[in-house]
Amino acid sequence: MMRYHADVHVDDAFLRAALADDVRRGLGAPEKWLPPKYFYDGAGSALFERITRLPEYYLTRAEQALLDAHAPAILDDARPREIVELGAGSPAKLRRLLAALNGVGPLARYVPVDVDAATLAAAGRALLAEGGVGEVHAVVGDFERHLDRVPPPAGRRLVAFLGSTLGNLDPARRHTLLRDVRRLLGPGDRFLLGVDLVKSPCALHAAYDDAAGVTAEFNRNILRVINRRLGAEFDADAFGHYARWDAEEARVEMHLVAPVDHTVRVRDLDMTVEFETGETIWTESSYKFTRASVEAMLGAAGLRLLRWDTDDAFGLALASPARLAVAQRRAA
Ligand code: AVJ
Repeated sequence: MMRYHADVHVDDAFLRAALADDVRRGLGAPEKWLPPKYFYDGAGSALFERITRLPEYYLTRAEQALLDAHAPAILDDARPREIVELGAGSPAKLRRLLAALNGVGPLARYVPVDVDAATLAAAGRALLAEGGVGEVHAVVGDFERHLDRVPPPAGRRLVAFLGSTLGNLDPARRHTLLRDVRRLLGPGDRFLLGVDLVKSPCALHAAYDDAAGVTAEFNRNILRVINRRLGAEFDADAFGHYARWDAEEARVEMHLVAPVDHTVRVRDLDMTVEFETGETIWTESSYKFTRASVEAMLGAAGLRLLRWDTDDAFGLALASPARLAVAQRRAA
């Protein structure tokens, strides 16, 4: 029986071309930057897994505890036949949701969306073997580009976007993504969002600059990815790790710091990149939220906050499509 199906919208050539494009633009800019999605090759994903176990990195543990405590009530409200998960990655979060589905019955379909076909296949097959889901329809794609490829609903739908991944997007891109999510929802469907919250600058800074230096290695890994994929010659170990909390923008920024004046060749792009001592590459923003900022952000995208579960460090927001305005309803 074909219970695992994958629609493939990105392949290796596409991903490499996107990386080449971003490196050309980001490292060619006067203030150098790189998109954080390129951290996650095999080594980068393993480093991120280590980060989630660091004492300073409270996010993953906080979200897991909130899911364990509140998923039963969340799912009792959502009563999904299918779960669409954005940036699915590891099956750990879905397992926590499935564990809470006991009273509601098994999930007919799981629709994970992620760029990594191998990760999706491993997670999908494991979940099928465990018996918690009837079928898996994987969408191998970029959740910022391919949400229109999510198949038509198989019944009441819950779209889940967990792990504070939304926090990596700036406000304009968040808005676009949430509008796309809104389009996936019919009346009665739900959206579950996990976001990290604004808190003490010390706690935020420590979470992105741990004592063991794992986050620094994770940050440097983006240079190793570019070395391997594009034949660049970065001395990754020589770059410093710099994390800063910007209260105004409500984000933690990660940067890589050039140790000395030097030039780096990117062979496959026929590009040379010049660095001055102390010059940085901005590699990630991790935006932090409040209940009010989440409610406003959802509202702007046509979503209404129904439930808010928090431990004051992390928040789980459950939303529904906002009711149509009276005029729109009359027209419909
Ligand atoms: C996986 C995007 C939620 O922003 O906290 C961890 C990635 N960066 N340490 C985050 C990350 C530095 C993480 N997210």
